[in-house]
Amino acid sequence: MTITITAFERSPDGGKGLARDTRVRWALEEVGQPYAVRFVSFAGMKAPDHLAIHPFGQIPTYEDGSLSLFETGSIVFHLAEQHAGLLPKERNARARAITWMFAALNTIEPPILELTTARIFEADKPWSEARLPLVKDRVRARLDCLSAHLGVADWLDDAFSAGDLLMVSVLLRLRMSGILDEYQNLAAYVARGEARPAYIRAYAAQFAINAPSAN
Ligand code: GTB
Repeated sequence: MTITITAFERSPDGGKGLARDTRVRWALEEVGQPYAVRFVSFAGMKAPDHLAIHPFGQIPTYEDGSLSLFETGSIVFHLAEQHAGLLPKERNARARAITWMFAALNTIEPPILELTTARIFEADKPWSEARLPLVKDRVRARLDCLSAHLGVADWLDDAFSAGDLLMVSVLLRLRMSGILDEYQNLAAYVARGEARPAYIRAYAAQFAINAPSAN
């Protein structure tokens, strides 16, 4: 049975790899699983057949035979459990890697999403300029701690894991703001993730259909 994921018919980021199908593609590439993509329009995401597999009408989704999943954390975790390459075998190391998956999605991603909202969707509000520094400082508060933990290590807990895959995916969203470059070790960490052959393949696959020159 071929794994099928869903992605934007045309991502609003024009192929920068910021839509969340990229992290699922990356995980699939890391574990060597071929996959097909079903492209969905914004209207299609809210249609009953898509809502049946994603109750919130979003992308990405994951289908494999009778199993349908939504939420990138769950999809990446499922892949990491089914295949070698994303979670260590040793029990405690595995638990720590899973902890980093949660940290990426529950502790680091929320303030970064808030910054995206403030910079893009609230930019026209009269209070936007006054609020932005507060939102940026909340991101920095998290990055100060993450940077201190990472130190000079390559990855968050010894070998590359699904925790790093999600953390790098989340941090990538910060690049445009310039905040990532305030942390030399985090910028290098993200670059290490982007240099992985599996990420390069995932990025190229989404770029091929989302780049402004495509279609
Ligand atoms: N928690 C869920 C998960 O991790 O799977 C969040 C899923 C989600 O937010 N999906 C977004 C979506 O479907 C796409 S990635 N949005 C449509 C909707 O909610 O109606 C978010 C996204 C959108 C656009 C860009 N961009 O253009 O840069 C980047 C990321």
